[in-house]
Amino acid sequence: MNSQRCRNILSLIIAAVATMCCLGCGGGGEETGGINNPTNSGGGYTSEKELLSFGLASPTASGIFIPGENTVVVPVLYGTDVSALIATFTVSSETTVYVGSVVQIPGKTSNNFSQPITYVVNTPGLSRKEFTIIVKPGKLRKYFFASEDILWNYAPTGMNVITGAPFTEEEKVFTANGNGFIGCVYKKALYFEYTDDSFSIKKDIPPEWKHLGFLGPVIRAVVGDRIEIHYKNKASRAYSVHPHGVFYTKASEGTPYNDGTGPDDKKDDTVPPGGTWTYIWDVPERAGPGPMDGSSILWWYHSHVNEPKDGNVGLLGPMIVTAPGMERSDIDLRPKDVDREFVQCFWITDENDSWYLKDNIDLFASATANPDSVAFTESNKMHGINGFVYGNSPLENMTMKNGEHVRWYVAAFGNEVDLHTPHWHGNTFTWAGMRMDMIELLPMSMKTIEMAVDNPGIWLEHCHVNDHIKAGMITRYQVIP
Ligand SMILES: [Cu+2]
Repeated sequence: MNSQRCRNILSLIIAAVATMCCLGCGGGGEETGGINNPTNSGGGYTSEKELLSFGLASPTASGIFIPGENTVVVPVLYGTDVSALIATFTVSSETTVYVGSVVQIPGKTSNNFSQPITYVVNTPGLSRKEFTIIVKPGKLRKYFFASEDILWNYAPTGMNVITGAPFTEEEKVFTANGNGFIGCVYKKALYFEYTDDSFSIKKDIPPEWKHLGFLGPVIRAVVGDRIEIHYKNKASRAYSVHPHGVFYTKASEGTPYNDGTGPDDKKDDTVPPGGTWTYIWDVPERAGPGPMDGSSILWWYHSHVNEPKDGNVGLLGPMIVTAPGMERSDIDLRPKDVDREFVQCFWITDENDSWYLKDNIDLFASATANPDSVAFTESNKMHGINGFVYGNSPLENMTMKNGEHVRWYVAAFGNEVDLHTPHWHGNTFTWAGMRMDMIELLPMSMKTIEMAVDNPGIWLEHCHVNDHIKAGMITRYQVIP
């Protein structure tokens, strides 16, 4: 296949998936259709003598019909041996399908798909139509992550940015230290990304992700890919990396419990200080966007040695999976139909239930601290968005342009108090085809919403639970004309 042909096919894949993933751009509500039914793909295959559907039997995979071309792309997992695959397909009645001179029997005939194959749909004396079948294995995406102890400031400006005024007495409950209270700087452990497995050079956080605050780096993949997390624990306690959504074996789950596995499948569970482990996660179709989703979705990863305490320490981050064909290129996995993305975690981080509570008392509170008092424990419940309270997330990192299609990936984390209802002033969005300007989150909810930005200005964004507003779960975003 020449490169021009590749580019044509890629653009057509993108167009096809854009048609299927039509929840974007504030639209929503349209029927998305089955992905292996060409009559739903917008391609106008209405003649009777057709290849009607195409997939693979083992591994199971669905073909994507490219509108306007008799081409079908079948994404399969990274590492799949495509040299002998059996196709499943349906065709119009009284039709015979050939590859070369070999009659094709669905569910039986094997072919080598290492190159595109032409399927000829033939009805003697009536029609002859060729379809190009492209089986496309995913790519390997390697990441080098370390967990490290650091100091994190929930309010680095030292003021309430929303009011533009110094903290009130009520706000100082969460932000002022001394007199037996820790304040707004805490020892935590966070995930950081490195350039390679020497773990000597930290990767810069790109401008578009500076709003992530204390969240770990973004993991990206496309359906079909394999993710490898080369993990080094540079922190002072044993931690792990546990993913949501993707496919993992027992050696890559990152969670210790009585699961009947042997020592080789336990090494991922708990990585000691200074230890390393490589987590391998596949991204099959079931880890990608579903029928009601747009072209990408959010999953979460976090340490799961002691899930509550590891979380409150700060070891969690986002993972974004893009639909096949919707990535901008093989190395730029941002969804093609989206101008800008934001990830937000609404979370009352309970620093009382962190591994480092005693360290934080020793570091920041005086000897008069009383860990059992209601006032003390309340002061350590940090009502943050990505680890920022009272609008302390820099506005330049929360800026978009009018007219953009902005995708917000929002999530909550934490405890029974983490019932959040983020509300965006000034603009509306759709979620699963429904129009709204706020959305409900429970602990570990992961929701992807589509905002067609049409209203310039500096706008408030806050959890709508009154107690949470007062405690600092409030920020701003900016739309420039
Ligand atoms: Cu809330």
